[in-house]
Amino acid sequence: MKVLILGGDGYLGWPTAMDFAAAGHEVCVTDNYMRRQIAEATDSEALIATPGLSERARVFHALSGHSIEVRIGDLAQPEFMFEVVRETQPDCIVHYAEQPSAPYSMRGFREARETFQNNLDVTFNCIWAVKDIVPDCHIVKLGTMGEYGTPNIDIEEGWIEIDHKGRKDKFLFPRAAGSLYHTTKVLDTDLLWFYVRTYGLRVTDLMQGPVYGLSTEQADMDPSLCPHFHYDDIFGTVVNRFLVQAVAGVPLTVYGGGGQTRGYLNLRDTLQCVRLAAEQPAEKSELRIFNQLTETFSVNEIASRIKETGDRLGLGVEIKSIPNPRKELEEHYYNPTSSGLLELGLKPHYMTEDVLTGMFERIIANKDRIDKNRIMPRVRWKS
Ligand code: USQ
Repeated sequence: MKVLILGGDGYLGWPTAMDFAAAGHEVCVTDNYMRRQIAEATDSEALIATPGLSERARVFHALSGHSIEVRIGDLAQPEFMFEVVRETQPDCIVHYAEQPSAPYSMRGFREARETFQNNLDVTFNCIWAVKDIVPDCHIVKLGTMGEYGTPNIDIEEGWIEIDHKGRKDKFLFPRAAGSLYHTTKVLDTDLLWFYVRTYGLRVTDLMQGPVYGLSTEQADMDPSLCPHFHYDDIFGTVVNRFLVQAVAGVPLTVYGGGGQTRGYLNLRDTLQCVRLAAEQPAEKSELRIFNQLTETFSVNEIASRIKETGDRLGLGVEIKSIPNPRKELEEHYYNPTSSGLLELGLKPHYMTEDVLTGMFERIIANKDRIDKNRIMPRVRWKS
């Protein structure tokens, strides 16, 4: 397949690009380095610095023999989106090109507006470029489990059948996000659904939970191919943050009561899920939704697991609850369905002691690069 990856510089975008290329697909990546610029402006750079996309594509080619085409530009500008889609004629577009940080989207008006405009504009431009240039192209869109929030009923895979006053119909599962970032993904889903039912597009919307990990088959070939591994309060996801905190000797920052439960997955499983979805596309006029997670944990459970493995490595890990900077339930019901991707062939990599030990080893080797000023939360939901 010809695969176009929007947001190919990101934590997930770059390893996805290498994975598709290694599987024999023809890959083009685009990015405008927005996340790198935000990381620099907010003092939130990744633990391991990596070169730009062209240099990484060069190293990857030298080591694997596989090519990745790189195009730098702003997909929120329709001219650039249309040019890239016209010239690459993709069979599949993987859309990651969004501002992905919930805390950044809650930092103030400028950051909220930047998140809102970028995320919605890129999705809108992508839809129109597909509709007008490559109407058969399958869009694989990265959504988030955070679209659903934490409802007091089981979370279905995207859709729910409702029996109301004796009549039945199927609707998008109710959504109630907990940050402006997560809300942009709700709006993306609605936009995609409108264009799917009106113009017959084929779309897979992946409701993904927080991802952890920094190792993939291709990323392990050279340090310059490593995904951006963030441990700061802006871009770092909770498991990655806790592992770095344990190595730095900082007590693990459990926000509030720590009962917040989410569906997690290993970075290697993100790659599997996205490729499985791409290689077994949605039908025309179908908005197919999968819940992309392999295990659910509360924040307290994650902290205990990391403490256990860290202590075994002699780190003497402490856990400390701090006031929750977010507005979220700290005790709640959480039971998401997630059978669709398993049915497509997903073979999960769980959060085992070996996996955590492997991550600890990489972080310990880079211990000198940890900046402790990036660890405590700097953004509050209620101001
Ligand atoms: N948390 C802590 N301590 C920390 C950091 C986080 O207790 O030091 C808690 C948060 O309050 C939250 C949970 O851990 O309850 C998860 O937080 P997170 O920062 O790992 O994840 P989140 O902000 O929800 O966002 C991340 C990605 C986002 C993706 C989302 C999937 O940054 O791009 O969409 O995970 S989900 O959470 O399922 O919506």
